Amino acid sequence: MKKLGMDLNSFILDQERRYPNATGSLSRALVAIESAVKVIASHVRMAGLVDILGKAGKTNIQGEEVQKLDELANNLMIEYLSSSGEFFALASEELDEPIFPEEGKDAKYVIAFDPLDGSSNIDVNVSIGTIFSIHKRVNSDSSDFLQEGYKQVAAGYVVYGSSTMFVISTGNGVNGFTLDPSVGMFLLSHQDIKLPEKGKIYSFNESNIKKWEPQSLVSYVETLKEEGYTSRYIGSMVADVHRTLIKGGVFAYPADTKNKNGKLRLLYEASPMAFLITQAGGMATTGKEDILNIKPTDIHQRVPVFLGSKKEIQQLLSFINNG
Ligand code: AHM
Ligand code: MG
Repeated sequence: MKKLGMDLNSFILDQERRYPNATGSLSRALVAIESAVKVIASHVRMAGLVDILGKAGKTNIQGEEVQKLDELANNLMIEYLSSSGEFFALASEELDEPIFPEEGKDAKYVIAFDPLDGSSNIDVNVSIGTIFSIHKRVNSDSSDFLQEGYKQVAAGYVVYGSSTMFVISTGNGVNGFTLDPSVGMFLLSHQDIKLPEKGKIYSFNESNIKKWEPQSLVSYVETLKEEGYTSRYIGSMVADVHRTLIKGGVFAYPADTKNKNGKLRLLYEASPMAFLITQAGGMATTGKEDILNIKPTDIHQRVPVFLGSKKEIQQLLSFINNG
C-alpha cells in the first residue's frame, strides 16, 4: 500500500511483494541507484564551494583531487552500480563504450544513464539531474542496450532543484519522492503522477527556429502563442521534462539543418523520459514515430524529441503531417 510520506526503500520493497516470483534483484538495483544519487546530490549542493574549499589547484582541503561535478557523478554511478552486482553492463553518456563490471557477471539487468544532465547549468546554480534506463539482459553483450524503449523494466530521473526529487516508473505508473535532507531519505511526495490532458506551456530553444526541421514547427509554435501559451526553457532536460510532467504542455528538441537527428540522446535521455511521460498519460514522439518503438542502432544515437500532454502532441503531429 502506497501512502504519502512513505520512503523510497519501503516503496521499492512494497512493489517487489506484488510479484511473488521476484528475486529482489531489481529492488537491489534501484537501491544502488538511490545510494549513488544521494551522494551526487550532496556534492551538487556543495557545487559553488568546491573552488573555495579546494584552493590549491586541483586538490581539496582533505588533500583529495577535486573532480569536475559531471566526472564525479559519472564515477559515483559506476562505483555504486558496479559494486551492487545487479548490473551486467553499464552505458553512460560520459563513456564511449559500455562497462561490464566483474561483480555483475550473473546479473539480470543493463543500465544506461546520463550522470549529470544539463551540465552547462552547473556554474549558474540552475537545476541539473541524473537520468537512467534499465533493460533486461538478453544477449549478454553490448546489443542488450539496443532494445526498444517500451521494453524498459524501469526508468527514472533525479532532479537536483530547489529540492532533490527522485521520479521513477517500473511500468506501473509514475511516482515522485522528495529528499528530506534532515533524515537522508526520499519520501513519497508525488503519488501516481498524471500529466494534465492539456497544458499552457511550451518549452523549445527558440533560438534555433530558423533551422528547425520540419519548418511546420514554426507555425505550430506561432499557433501556441496565439492560443495564449507561455514559454519556459531551462536548458536542462531533466528540469524541463519535470515541469512538463507536473504541469503539462510540450517540451521539444527538434532536428535542425545542422543536427539532423536533434541533440538529445535516445538511450539515456529520450527513451527514459518517453517511458515516464507515457506512463503518466502523455505522449512522446520524434515527429515520425513513438520514441518507445525505436529500435536503437547505436548506444549514443540522437533523436528529435517532442513530449508532453496528449492535446499538444496530437496538435503538433497534425502540423507535421499536414506540412
Ligand atoms: P548535456 O547532457 O551535455 O547536459 O546536454 C543535454 C542538454 C539537455 O539537458 C537540454 O535539454 C539540452 O542539452 C539543451 O540544449 P541547448 O542548450 O541547445 O538548448
Ligand atoms: Mg544529457
